[in-house]
Amino acid sequence: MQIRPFLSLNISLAACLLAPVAGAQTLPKPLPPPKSQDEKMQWFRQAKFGLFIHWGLYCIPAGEWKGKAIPGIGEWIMNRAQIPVGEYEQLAKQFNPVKFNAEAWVQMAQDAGMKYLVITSKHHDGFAMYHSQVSPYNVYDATPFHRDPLKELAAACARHNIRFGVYYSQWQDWHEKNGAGNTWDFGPEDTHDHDQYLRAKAEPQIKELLTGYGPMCLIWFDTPRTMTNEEGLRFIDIVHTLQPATLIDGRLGTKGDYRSMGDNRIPDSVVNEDWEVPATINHTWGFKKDDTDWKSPADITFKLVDIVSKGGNYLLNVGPTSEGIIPQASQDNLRAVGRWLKVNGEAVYGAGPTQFGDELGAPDPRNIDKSGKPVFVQATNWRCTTKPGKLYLTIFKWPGGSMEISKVKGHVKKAYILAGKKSVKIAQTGDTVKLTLPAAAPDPIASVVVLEQ
Ligand code: FHN
Repeated sequence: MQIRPFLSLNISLAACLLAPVAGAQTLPKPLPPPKSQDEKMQWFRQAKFGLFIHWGLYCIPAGEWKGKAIPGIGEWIMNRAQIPVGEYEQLAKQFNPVKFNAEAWVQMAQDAGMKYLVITSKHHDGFAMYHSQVSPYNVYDATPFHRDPLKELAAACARHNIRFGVYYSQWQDWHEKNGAGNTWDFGPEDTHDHDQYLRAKAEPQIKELLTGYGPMCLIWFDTPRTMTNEEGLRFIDIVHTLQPATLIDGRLGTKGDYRSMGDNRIPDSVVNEDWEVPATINHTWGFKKDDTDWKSPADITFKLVDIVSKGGNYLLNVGPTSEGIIPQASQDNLRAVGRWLKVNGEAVYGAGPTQFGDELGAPDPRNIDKSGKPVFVQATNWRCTTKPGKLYLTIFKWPGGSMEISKVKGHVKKAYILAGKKSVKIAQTGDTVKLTLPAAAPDPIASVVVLEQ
């Protein structure tokens, strides 16, 4: 397969001269091979909260094409509006996010209490957001920006001790004749030579990403559709050869290192394996100018603790603008979560799932869904996370002066409110523990009571 030449490059010389030297970023060396799967997963199990970033050419139209609002998620605009490659690729000439500041993005992730960052290196539109030698359809060669934001982010992450990873759409590529997904330019899928696409673009680009960006904490593959197991194994082989410590998500089409849940799909109960849920902070991944329905700090905090109490990780997305700015409301809400985590993070980072389960909710036998199953009704009063010898009860709906917890395994020696370590009176009868609490909630978002055993 020929990688489609990207002819209309019009890089301004001035922009080239003024841009910071992206290649001058210092990056640490990749990590040594882990000794076991447990060792490989260790950072992920500790981290719990990550920043997902969908950033690409789609942030320019931001949900609108030729004056018409295009329904659906922003990064799908090329597909939803069936924009021909020749027209869509013109966006590259407009991409000049001069306000992009890797340091500020990573600082925000850190302020939010996030421990890893995963950014789109190439989404389904086929445009590489890093300086690729494999295809000139990339942010360095095809835009007046003429910088490599991924290199700058990888270096900023290293400075802030935040793990760096990339999203890569390994199967869909609407820019290439043999990639999957673009039937409006390239005809029916069965006329595309997918395997050749993998060999000519996706596999070599994965190799570039694993060699030029320092330690890669994970690669977030997506939408494998009809990929074969053998094709998936080729990617695994590349990753294992170049960076054996790099995790592979659950959307390669072949078993990865952990399970990826559906978008915004938090399971109802504990899942006893490593897993992660990718989620939006509004209703789109890529920036859309008319989507301002931001999840509140309280909602994000609930979802985070809910996910941790079920054994998972929360990968929460932001969609930066074409100027290179993470929308202010997303920043504000994430920083508010970070302030909560500064005080209560012990209940989250490295914590295991609940030892109860009833607090999560229950199926409602009077409400049956289409498949004949009772609909699960989530309870939202409190969640439990665990560490050896400790139960963390994160209480979202403060019960007033007292609270009773039943089915407690073992003896509780003492209890206290995590913020300020203020002691809480306990009375245990069998497996029931009664807590005497202050009348008013200590924290308007949620308060953590620790039971020590
Ligand atoms: O099609 C993509 C979508 O654009 C987005 O990247 C999400 C993130 O999980 N993944 C796919 C849909 O599941």
